[in-house]
Amino acid sequence: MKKWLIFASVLCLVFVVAACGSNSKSNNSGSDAASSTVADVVIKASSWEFDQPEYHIKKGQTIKLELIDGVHGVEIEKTNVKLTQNKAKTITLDAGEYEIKCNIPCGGGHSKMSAKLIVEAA
Ligand SMILES: [Cu+2]
Repeated sequence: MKKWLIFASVLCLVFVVAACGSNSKSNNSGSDAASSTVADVVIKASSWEFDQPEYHIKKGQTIKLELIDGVHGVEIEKTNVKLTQNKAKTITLDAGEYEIKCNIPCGGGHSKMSAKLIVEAA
């Protein structure tokens, strides 16, 4: 009778340990997903336009360029900020309005590719 009790308590322990183990595993995968960098603002470029006429960002946030089709780049006029495909960049510009344009000759509509970037104070 005593043997059964010991066996049962050992079994319980095994279950508790197993449950703890699986819990910590799922916690780890959760933090992995959170640590991957996500841009605050994504500028999507296609031939020949940016997906929005105006992008709002707070100082210190990151912007990222995504290409839908064609090959384009982003340049913020009167600054040295340039973006290439799928690269994220943290914006440390002073609050204000900036003009963004495509800086890669991409064909017929290249000169029409412009938008506004509004940087708000952090
Ligand atoms: Cu272009």
